[in-house]
Amino acid sequence: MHRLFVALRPPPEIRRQLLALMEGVENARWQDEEQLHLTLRFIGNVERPVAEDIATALDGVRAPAMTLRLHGVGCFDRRGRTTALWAGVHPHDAVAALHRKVDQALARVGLPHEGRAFHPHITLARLNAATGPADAFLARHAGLASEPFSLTHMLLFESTLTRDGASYEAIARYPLD
Ligand code: 2AM
Repeated sequence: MHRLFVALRPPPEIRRQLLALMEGVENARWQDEEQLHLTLRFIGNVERPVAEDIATALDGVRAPAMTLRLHGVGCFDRRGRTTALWAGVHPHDAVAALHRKVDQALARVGLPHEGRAFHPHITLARLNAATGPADAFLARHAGLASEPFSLTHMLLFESTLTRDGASYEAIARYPLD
């Protein structure tokens, strides 16, 4: 089985800016440089032939390159507990349009449409029950902004879960034009 997702990789200077934010939350599991990405669509486990269909379907996606900026930080909560910290991006329209195109391309090879709302974000840390409060982090970086950066490719990633967290490998690269 292959655990797949489609994502955008921010350029090196933006990854550096994100890495510099990663302190001040006790026991947070900060993402490393290799892990930083903006998920367009999580696919999950598929068999090899389906993975090949997915790679072909993504080849057919035509979308323009886009320019984004980092824009604030936020968190995801589940059952009253914060589970992840992330950096936002702005604007949302081009990235949401690309998400829809990817979702439609994947539907054509038999994957169900993603049910939940798309909220573009770059995960910075995963938190567990032992993590200290993140309020100070969220307040400190509420005004996060960056120089504009362009995204000229989307990537198909394979995720391997290890005891130390997930490791992500880009297995295909699709130009945006
Ligand atoms: P994230 O973008 O909030 O970090 C690989 O696991 C990527 O797919 C991660 O970036 C992860 O979330 C995203 N993802 C989306 N839905 C997921 C799910 N149900 N299980 C695991 N990862 C998921």
